[in-house]
Amino acid sequence: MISDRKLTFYHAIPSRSSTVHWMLHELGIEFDVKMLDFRKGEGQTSEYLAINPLGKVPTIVHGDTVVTEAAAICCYLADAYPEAGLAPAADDPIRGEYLRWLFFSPATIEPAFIDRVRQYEAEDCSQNSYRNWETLMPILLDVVGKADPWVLGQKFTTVDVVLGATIRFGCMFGILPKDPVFEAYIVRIDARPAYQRAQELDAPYFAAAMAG
Ligand SMILES: N[C@@H](CCC(=O)N[C@@H](CS)C(=O)NCC(=O)O)C(=O)O
Repeated sequence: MISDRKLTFYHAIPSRSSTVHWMLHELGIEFDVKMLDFRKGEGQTSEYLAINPLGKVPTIVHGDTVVTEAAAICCYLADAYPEAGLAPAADDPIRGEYLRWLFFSPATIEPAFIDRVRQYEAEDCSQNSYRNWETLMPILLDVVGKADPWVLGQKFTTVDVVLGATIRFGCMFGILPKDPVFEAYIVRIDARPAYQRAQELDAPYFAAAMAG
């Protein structure tokens, strides 16, 4: 059985792997954590580069299966542990909407955040995965604003983990505008016990990283 496989999670703080950490707690499954300290070059060892040649986190090793990319890992885990109810089944009509918003973060929102922070504006915005900031913002406000309470409705899904972490990050670093729609969604995320548990476990590492 897929869920009997040993699961190892490569994590670093602060980083995107906190999204996967939260997801693992939402699933309520057992896993081993390998904490990498990038300041000590632990992302660049030959052992780690063999599983993630980018030398980045997150990565999971599940039995013999290696998965990288935060959204792909969350998608994989939700399917591997269907009893947690975080993903609609492949034949559920809502599966398309689920995948659409699940990958909206890495494919569309994150490139927009990076360009925004770097104050880069492409001359031809048709080449941007997100078109332009002015087009993206109302879409994001609409999706998050309609979340009742979650993006796909009453049921909390992996979309809320990945999109939620992205919205949270964007608000925390002032990339996204201050808006009650985003703020209300973050309040709902913060109330999730799995989110709180992951944050609590990450806190000492976060404090150490901030202390330099
Ligand atoms: N596309 C990857 C990006 C992962 C990524 O950029 N991770 C950063 C932390 S947020 C990292 O590992 N940085 C360390 C480094 O580049 O040395 C994903 O979505 O998981």
